[in-house]
Amino acid sequence: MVKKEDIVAFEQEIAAIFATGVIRAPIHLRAGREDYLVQIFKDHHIGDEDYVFGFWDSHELALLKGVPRQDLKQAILDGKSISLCFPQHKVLCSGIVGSLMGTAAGVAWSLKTQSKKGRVFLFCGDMSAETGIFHEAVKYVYNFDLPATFVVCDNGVSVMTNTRETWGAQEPWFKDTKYEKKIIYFKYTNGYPHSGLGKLIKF
Ligand SMILES: Cc1ncc(C[n+]2csc(CCOP(=O)(O)OP(=O)(O)O)c2C)c(N)n1
Repeated sequence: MVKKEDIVAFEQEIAAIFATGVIRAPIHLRAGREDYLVQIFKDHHIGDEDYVFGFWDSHELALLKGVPRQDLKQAILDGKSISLCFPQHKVLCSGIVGSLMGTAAGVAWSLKTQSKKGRVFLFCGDMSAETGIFHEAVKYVYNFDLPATFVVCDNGVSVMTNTRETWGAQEPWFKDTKYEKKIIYFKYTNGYPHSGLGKLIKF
């Protein structure tokens, strides 16, 4: 099982490599949510049969899902950090806000109707969780009791925009609704800037 220390060390290594300018594509490093992610993978026994959907910030998810460290590192060096896809490990990510909620619901529908093993776990940010497609996917998954869970990692911002100020609400829309059954939610503060290292990297 991948531990917090492994994740922290991996992100630090990628940060150091990115600083040299050899990665000619965006990266989104994360720190501060390792304990939550490790616990979620452990509590829910997320394994080979399960699908993990993520977005631009999915290094940790790939490691926890079992993508070999070296394969992940190579993909990042190849400029694929923002949309990591390892179909053989059922890790599917996209750099487009709101792009995968419908896909996740569709995979969950397929798993259920075909009586296949496996569940869907989609990890996204707090602003992504306020998009229309997130609402629709959660409602659909709830209504048909599909094997999908949406994990909302709340760092309070969308890039540099304050999510709570944007929507005039302190709590996410699903708080105290029946839809919480399909959602895992936690707050964290990201130890890195939204993307990159917060300084110009020339290459
Ligand atoms: C369709 C689309 N619009 C804008 C962006 C630029 N963008 C990338 S990440 C992001 C912030 C999303 O906020 P949140 O869902 O809270 O994610 P987190 O802060 O956890 O990265 C934005 C606006 C994008 N990737 N796709």
